[in-house]
Amino acid sequence: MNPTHHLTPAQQKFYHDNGYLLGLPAIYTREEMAVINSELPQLLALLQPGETTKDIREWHETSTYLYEIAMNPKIHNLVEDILGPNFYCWASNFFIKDPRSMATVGWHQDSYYWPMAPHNSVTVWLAFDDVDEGNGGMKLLPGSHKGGVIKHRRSKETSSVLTLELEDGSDFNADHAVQFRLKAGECSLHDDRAIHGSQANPSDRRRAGLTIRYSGTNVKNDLSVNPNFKIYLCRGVDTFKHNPYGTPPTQRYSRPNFKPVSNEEAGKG
Ligand SMILES: O=C(O)CCC(=O)C(=O)O
Repeated sequence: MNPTHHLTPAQQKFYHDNGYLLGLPAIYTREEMAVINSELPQLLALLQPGETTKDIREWHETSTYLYEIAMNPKIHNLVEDILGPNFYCWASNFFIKDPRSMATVGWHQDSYYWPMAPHNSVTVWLAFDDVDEGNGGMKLLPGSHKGGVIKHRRSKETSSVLTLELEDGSDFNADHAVQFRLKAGECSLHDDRAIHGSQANPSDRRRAGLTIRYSGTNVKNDLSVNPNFKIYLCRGVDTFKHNPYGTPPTQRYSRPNFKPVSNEEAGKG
């Protein structure tokens, strides 16, 4: 257990070789996570008819509840050891599968969706529940971040939370995927080019995770594709000044007054 939440050189090497990292010290204790989970219904209450939890995108910009998580120094220590000293947070969204949910996440690479360059982004997947193969935990293909971005096509599976997935015949073998297992309060890290996805949740346990996306200050978003893009500097200095800054939120639970660009709108759907 590393109390500083900094990565060892061996962990850094593993991440760069494989495109992901597990086995990290918990960000939140079980007690802290219970408090965070007890607040979640107040955020969910802001969803409008017809919306689902997948519509909770970038609400860290308006809710201190999520902003405090995105700005947690323990998370930043992990991210700093991947991205270097200068990085910002720009996205958060929930991937929640209720008990006996048929929702899946098709195999995909995040970078396919994002109008951002160069590739220098890491996703923190923070477990709100204990997550494993039994309740549809994420799977990832080690080393797939080194193979370039593969063409995606619209998902045939209407149960997929994401609407694009890798084309049939793409050069990858799902049998080699690693099953992510996390306890509530723990997180995994993954590279924006790593191929990942997840199965349905046939169990009677919820499977909830919050993804928080961080990028080096050298990464520029294309505002003509994603005009609402806002960054929050987490560490260091932003000498590039490529992207507009967001204002930290003041309310505990509040939703943005814009509709964040969906994955398929931002990507090549
Ligand atoms: O939670 C999942 O199953 C998938 C998450 C995901 O696609 C992501 O973090 O980019």
